[in-house]
Amino acid sequence: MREVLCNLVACRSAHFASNLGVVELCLALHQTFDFSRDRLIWDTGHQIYPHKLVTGRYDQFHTMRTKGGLMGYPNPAESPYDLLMTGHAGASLSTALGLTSGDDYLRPEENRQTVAVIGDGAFPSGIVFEAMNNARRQSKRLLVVLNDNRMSICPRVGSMADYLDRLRMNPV
Ligand SMILES: Cc1ncc(C[n+]2csc(CCOP(=O)(O)OP(=O)(O)O)c2C)c(N)n1
Repeated sequence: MREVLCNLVACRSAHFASNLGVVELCLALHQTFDFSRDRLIWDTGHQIYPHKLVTGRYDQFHTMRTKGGLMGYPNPAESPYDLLMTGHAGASLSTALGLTSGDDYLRPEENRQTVAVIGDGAFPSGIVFEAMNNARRQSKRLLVVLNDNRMSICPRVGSMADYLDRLRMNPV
């Protein structure tokens, strides 16, 4: 998969590091869950390339970010495995919480799991904290994966970044 990603960026500008970084995570999630019924939301959406490779778009991958080709973000018109068209950092958790709360309320017997993957750059967004604050009481089937790679678009800054650094060095 990394070879395919490298071949793409060799001839086109595209999100690169974030996609190289989630290859194993993407495969592990697709091995663990059945996203034809469970739900997966990538925050911000720029690291969705590996997910596209394993959800039926390998053959079209070379068309990424060309006119009429694959979009560099989730696109429900391309695949039912892309739930929403996103690109706004920080929107994943509140969206995931809304979806899973709806499931809990309307169709609990279906037991669908919702997964949100969020980077440490997108994490310190206001709506993320609002969703986290509500999540525990509202749903039992919401999994949040924090992909802490110490980078946003540039090196991350702020109190949450300092906290994550301290947490990494002194895990509880
Ligand atoms: C609301 C908003 N602000 C800024 C951006 C620009 N942006 C694109 S990706 C990203 C975050 C990247 O960092 P991170 O979430 O840690 O993901 P990584 O690329 O490190 O995996 C940002 C801020 C955006 N898409 N939306």
